[in-house]
Amino acid sequence: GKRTVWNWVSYLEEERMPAAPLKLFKEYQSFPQTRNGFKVGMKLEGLDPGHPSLFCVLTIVEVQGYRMRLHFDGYSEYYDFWVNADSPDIHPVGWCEKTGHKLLSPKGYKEGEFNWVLYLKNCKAQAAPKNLFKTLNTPVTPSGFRVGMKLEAVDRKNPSLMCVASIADMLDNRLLIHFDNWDESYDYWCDASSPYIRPVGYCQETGTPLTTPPEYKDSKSFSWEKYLEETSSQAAPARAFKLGLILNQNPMLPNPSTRKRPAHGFQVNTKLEAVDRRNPMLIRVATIAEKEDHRIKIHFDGWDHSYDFWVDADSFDIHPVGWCAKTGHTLQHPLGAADMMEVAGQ
Ligand code: MLY
Repeated sequence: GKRTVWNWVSYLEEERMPAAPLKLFKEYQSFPQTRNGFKVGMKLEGLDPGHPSLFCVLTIVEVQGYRMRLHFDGYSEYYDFWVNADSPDIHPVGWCEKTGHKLLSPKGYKEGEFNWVLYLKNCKAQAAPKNLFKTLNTPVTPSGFRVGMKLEAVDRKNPSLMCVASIADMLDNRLLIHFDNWDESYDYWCDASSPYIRPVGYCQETGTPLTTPPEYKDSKSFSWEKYLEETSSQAAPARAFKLGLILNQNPMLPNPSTRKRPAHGFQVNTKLEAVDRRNPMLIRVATIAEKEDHRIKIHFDGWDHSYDFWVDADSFDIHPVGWCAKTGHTLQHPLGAADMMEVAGQ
């Protein structure tokens, strides 16, 4: 069949749909200011996405445009994962020691036995240069949050549950949310304006059921006052859950525990580029199929709707039209009739 070069401009015209406006994207979703300087073989420290409280020894094993695939040293390729070059979850060698975080050694090394200098020498590997990592240009502002403070939070893996939770760690302007008496696999990082966290008392005020810690003795008659006393902890102050100055200072708005982050502006039937959750090395041409206040449903053009999935509007994995071309990443085009014939071997 006749094959013309695929491009966004004519595709949008054909589809009679606009691109999602650039201004709706966060800075880190939008076109980067710099090139990806990371190279295959470089080593670094980073969050384990499966256990976000743990920092691990990682190697860059693949680079594509502004993204890269990271490998846990000593572990199966099965755990490899993709990040953007400006990810806040990766850090230069030595960062854990400097910031008082525990670094998980590569497999085969006993705790305390691991030493970066020797390790790099033995592997004949290079540490990723510090200047390649994103540094915050917004200053870290004192937030009123402290490690150990309690709050009510949505369990992202079981999103119908609001639970008793604690701040397990803080970095830059982000909080690590941990669910009391549960293992770390439910932990997640978010910022102070996240719609998933609420001050102590939110559930009671709104008549939402609160999931208490497992095996907590009187889960039926849970009292925050008592629980805070028993755990010698403090509630995160309501004022710390910030939603922007104007909202916070408007006395006509509901009280702090029920205020909400403003909804994103994305509209249904607009196009964008999105990472394929099933095969995260791929970025595909996508359409917003549905929306909620803080999420959008991604549909991959040319694919069945059964593959659609929800992502947070502030996800690292959605980008404006043109992002792949600009950053040197392959974009998976929707299969058209001509491609179908080629796939069928004609
Ligand atoms: N069905 C799940 C629910 C786990 C909920 C954990 N949250 C509250 C942190 C289970 O029992 O494993």
